[in-house]
Amino acid sequence: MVLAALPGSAMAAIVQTEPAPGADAPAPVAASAAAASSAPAIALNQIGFLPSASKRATVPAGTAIRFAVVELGTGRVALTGPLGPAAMWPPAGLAVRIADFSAITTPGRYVLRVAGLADSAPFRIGDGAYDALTAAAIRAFYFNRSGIALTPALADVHARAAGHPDTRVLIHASAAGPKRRAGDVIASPKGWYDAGDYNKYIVNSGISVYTLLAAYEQAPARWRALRVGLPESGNGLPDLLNEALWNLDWMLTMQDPDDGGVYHKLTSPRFDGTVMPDVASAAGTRVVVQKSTAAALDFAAVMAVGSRVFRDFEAQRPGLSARMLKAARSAWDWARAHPDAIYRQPPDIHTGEYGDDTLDDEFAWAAAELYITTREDAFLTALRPARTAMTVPSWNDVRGLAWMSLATHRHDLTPAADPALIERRVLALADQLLAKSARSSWGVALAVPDFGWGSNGTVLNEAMVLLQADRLAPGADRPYRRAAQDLLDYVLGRNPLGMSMVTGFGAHSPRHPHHRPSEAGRAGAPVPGFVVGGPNAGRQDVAGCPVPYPSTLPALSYLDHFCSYASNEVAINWNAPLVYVAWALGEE
Ligand code: G3I
Ligand code: 9MR
Repeated sequence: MVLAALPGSAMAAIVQTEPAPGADAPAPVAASAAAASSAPAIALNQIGFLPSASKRATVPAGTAIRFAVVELGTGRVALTGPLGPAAMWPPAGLAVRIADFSAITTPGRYVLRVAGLADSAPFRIGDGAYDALTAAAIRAFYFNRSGIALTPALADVHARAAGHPDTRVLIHASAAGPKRRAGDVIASPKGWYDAGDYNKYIVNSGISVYTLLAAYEQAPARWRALRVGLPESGNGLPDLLNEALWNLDWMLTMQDPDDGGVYHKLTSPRFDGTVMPDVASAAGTRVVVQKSTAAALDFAAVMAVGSRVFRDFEAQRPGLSARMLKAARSAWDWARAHPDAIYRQPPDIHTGEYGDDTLDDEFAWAAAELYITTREDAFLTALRPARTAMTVPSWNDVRGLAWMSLATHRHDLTPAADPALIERRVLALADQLLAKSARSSWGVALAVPDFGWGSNGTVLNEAMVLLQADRLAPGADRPYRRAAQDLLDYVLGRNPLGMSMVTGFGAHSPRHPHHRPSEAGRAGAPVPGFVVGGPNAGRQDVAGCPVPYPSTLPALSYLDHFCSYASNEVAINWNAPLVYVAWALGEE
């Protein structure tokens, strides 16, 4: 018998302070859910499952060898079954067994029960299990809009004044050219705040808005009907595109009309304080900084995608599709002429870098999107298909996005394309992820190296890759979809912290994300629908945190405290795959 080996000190060290009734400021320290896990607990998806989904939980290994699923309310035992073999899971130093309760397909609310352990968090089985989550994950982008007031009708307790109008933005010296001089003023309104900070970065915007557009491209008819509650809802555009447009409109302003180059970011010189957006923007200057090759290529890729998506919406946004294609081409031309304009942070600028010295993947992605949109073979040649691998997408490695788009459009390319190669690329990576799941005692494609900054984003992007494979090769028992479900389950509570990592969703979820409007606001709860970065073995923020991380084990290196920007920040590039995965797994 292998006993659970979770270090007691790991979980016990967290202080929990609930806000006093009537308190008008957020509690300074809280680790609500982690505190609930002071003993190893049954870990499962705290939201639930579609009836047809695979359904698994992870149970700390003890003496029990069977589980039961109990219907809430009636106490009826809906299923009993054997627990799988006990085995160690290195990321958390925890020996676990798996409970597979996929056999339950009857809609209802349930808990999982194992002798000697507390019952699991409740979960629901039913159609539409992820509808609210998908809508909230989209609305999280609305909550992060720059330059617009959030109204009580749409934002409820999170209503706030407009911040950062960005109608008067200075050209930083690093971005000056013959026509736009240092200190000149441009307008660069709209866009999403990147994360818990109030700056707007083209590189991270690229992958984020792409992921939303990709979801749309894969099922336009499904998205047409979905309204999530945006200022534009009902205007004839699908809400997913309304939200994407808020950022695309901003991105267009980040291109220098004189040469096609794209500014790397629009930022304050330093990170703003922990204040609401209107307070922060009243206080400071905003600048656009250095044109970079990475920004130009990510911009070109996204505008090429936007151009094909908005072809169908000429009535709502006349001329936009053509404008985007022109912008994409000129950014591409600029990047070809400036292939080594690596972003270097100027000494007077101290905000996020999104620095990246390796740009083969950005070239490949932009080439792929321009090829799909224009069907010009020169772009396919530039993509160098034989030399471009498929990898899990991240802000600094976007090769996977090229293959993802090519897979979506594989039947609509020129004869020069090789659809079989496209399928091989996607399936090869997905097969690696399947093998990783099979090696894991937790049954989830997660291993020690995955727990870096934004690990939940990595997990969701892995799930998105698996779902691309499922589209190509579903097979009889949907192995890729099942592996993707395991990863979403991990994010929604099947993890050793016992927490759903999405604000406002699940029995235990983050209370103090590193998100300035959540912390400075008076709502008493964080803005809902945001996935936090998650466990990060790097713990780069530890020096500034008044409380210790609960553990140095990778999967437990998470702190539900505002101080923890390295494990508890939110970010658009992590929320976008949440939208994709919750939507895709929420559809039959
Ligand atoms: O690329 C190396 C890799 O080679 C190495 O093996 C690995 C080992 O630690 O590190 C990798 O670099 C990491 C890099 O991200 C790329 O993944 C760095 O350690 C890590 O510190 C870095 O973290 C980034 C962080 O900013 C600090 O720069 C995150 O990815 C990125 O998501 C985050 O983004 C911030 C913005 O700057 C500002 N806005 C908020 C946003 C989210 O926190
Ligand atoms: O708040 C900032 C966060 O949005 C960034 O992701 C993070 C890393 O670049 O930096 C945070 O700002 C911290 C700064 O880097 C160091 N001093 C403390 C700041 C947080 O309050």
